[in-house]
Amino acid sequence: MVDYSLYLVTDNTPAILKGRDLVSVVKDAVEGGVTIVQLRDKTSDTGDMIKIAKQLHEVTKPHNVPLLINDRVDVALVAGVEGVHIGQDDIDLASARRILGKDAIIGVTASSVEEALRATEGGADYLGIGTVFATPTKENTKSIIGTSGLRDILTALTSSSNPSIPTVCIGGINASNTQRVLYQSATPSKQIDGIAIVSAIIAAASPKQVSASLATLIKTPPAFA
Ligand code: TZP
Ligand code: MG
Repeated sequence: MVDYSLYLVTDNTPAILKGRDLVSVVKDAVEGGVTIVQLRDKTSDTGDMIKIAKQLHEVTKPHNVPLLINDRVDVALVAGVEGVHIGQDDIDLASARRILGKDAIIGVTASSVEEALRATEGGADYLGIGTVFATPTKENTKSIIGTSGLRDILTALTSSSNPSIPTVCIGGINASNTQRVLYQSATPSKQIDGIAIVSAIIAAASPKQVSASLATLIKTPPAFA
């Protein structure tokens, strides 16, 4: 069983990475309690991405933390990592599955009930749902869905072909809103399985400490519940 509860998405833009080394930041975060990592790199060329993926894998593997690659099935295959995360405009799910095989973890971004149901029927292993809140990390997102949008998607999934499909949510999530997001999006029969975070971990003074606090927050019932 994959633990999606604290899902780190990397970013190598200077405003977020602040000149630090991505591999050490991810190592810190994994030691703090991140449960799954996605390499999201929109700027490196293919050769560099493969190199970075292999370096990150050396950090994640000893902790049994799966490493996924954003968009690039080819990089995932060559680097020998656990899977990919694909958006609505990337390679289609069936082709990604054909290339990577049944054991690979393939996640799909969904911003609407329709996209979530299509990816679920198509055999996605998990859904990345968002954008929850507006975020400078990804400015031109299709839609800001809020916690009510999350709840609508979770409700629709309960009557899909795979009601237990794991879900993570992304966009503007940090230590101060994590519990609220989990609590407000929950439906009587389905809850969000994990939160996906970029800047609140990567840009943190101590990625390890923030990851440890987030891991605790996720496990703790909120005081306002
Ligand atoms: N997809 C939707 S929002 C987002 C991605 C990759 C970025 C989330 O970044 P942050 O810094 O956690 O708000
Ligand atoms: Mg993409």
